[in-house]
Amino acid sequence: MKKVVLSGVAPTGTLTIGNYLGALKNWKEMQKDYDCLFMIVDMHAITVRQDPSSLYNRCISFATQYLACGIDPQESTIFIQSSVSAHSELAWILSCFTHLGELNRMTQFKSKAKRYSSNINAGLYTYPVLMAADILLYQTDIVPIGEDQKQHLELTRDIAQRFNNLYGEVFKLPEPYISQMGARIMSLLDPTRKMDKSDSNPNNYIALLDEPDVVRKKIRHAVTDSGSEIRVDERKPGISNLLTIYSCLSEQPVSKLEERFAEKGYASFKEELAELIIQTLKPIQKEYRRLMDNRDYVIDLLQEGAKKARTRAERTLREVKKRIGFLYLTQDQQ
Ligand code: ATP
Ligand code: LTN
Repeated sequence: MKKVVLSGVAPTGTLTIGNYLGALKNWKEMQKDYDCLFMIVDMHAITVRQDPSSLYNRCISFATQYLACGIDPQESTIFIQSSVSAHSELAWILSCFTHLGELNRMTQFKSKAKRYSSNINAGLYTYPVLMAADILLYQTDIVPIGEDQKQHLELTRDIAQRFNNLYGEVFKLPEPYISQMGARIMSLLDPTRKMDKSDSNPNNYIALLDEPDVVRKKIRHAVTDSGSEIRVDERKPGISNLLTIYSCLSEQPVSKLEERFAEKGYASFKEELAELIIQTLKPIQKEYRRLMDNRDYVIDLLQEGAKKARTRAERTLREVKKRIGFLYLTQDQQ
């Protein structure tokens, strides 16, 4: 039996090369060896106000970008979180096994509360509990995520352990998978903070769907540091970030790149980086456009995915309800 891998992205903003290198690229590589489930977490997205038609279209667009990045629906299950109602049901149950102190410590909540200060809703606060439900429902072994989600995964394990201690071994304890490189791609204009797909300034990120000219312009304007040496150094966060992107995309170690660009200046390094990004995005964009012309195919796939996910999620949910003591009658038992 293959181990279970599960991950998700919230349909907010626009997918960036940060999401690609921190998540999608790893997903693609894992799907051969693992039983993979990949979600679009629309219930997480509504913790921030969303325009209904944009949310709807973004869910389809993100699913299409998953496919265009090489997620194979024959091999992996792709689905929209809200189409499997077990997620909300388990989230409620788990919220009764989560301490306020634990949620108070979540750094993502603190930063999002600051950023969306006019709408600090309860969903934003209990967001990690829903994420725990997403993961635990499928008896997940491995969760590929970027560095920023590590704390949420630790909480998931604590909740699972607490539940198992009380009711017996119901949940498998998931492990994070955080790739060494690419786990934290930084913003282009402020390399001290992470590249964020909901950034209000698009010059901070490269979107997967950015046109070549846009990529060239954004990389040209990316912040570099004083001096002219092209090497990774914590005092040079701008050039270090660009080197990391180059290294992840070309799959060459940074040391080799430092050697190769030793005699070159920032401008020619940036030019080469922009071309590498453009070449990486080209086939993804082409496949994206082809699939977007066949939206019905994508919607059918999502429906299929939801059906498969529902059956699997229901198994765990039923066990949880039984252990808790809920009077759980299935249709045929009634
Ligand atoms: P938002 O601000 O809209 O919530 P986000 O850019 O933080 O967006 P998420 O949906 O939270 O994106 O993340 C999806 C996946 O991509 C997660 O596994 C996350 O860790 C990863 N990821 C996000 N940003 C980066 C980044 N800059 N570098 C590497 N991985 C990232
Ligand atoms: N919170 C995650 C998205 C997410 C997720 C998950 C990731 C929701 N549920 C389950 C892995 C597994 C984020 O990246 N912002």
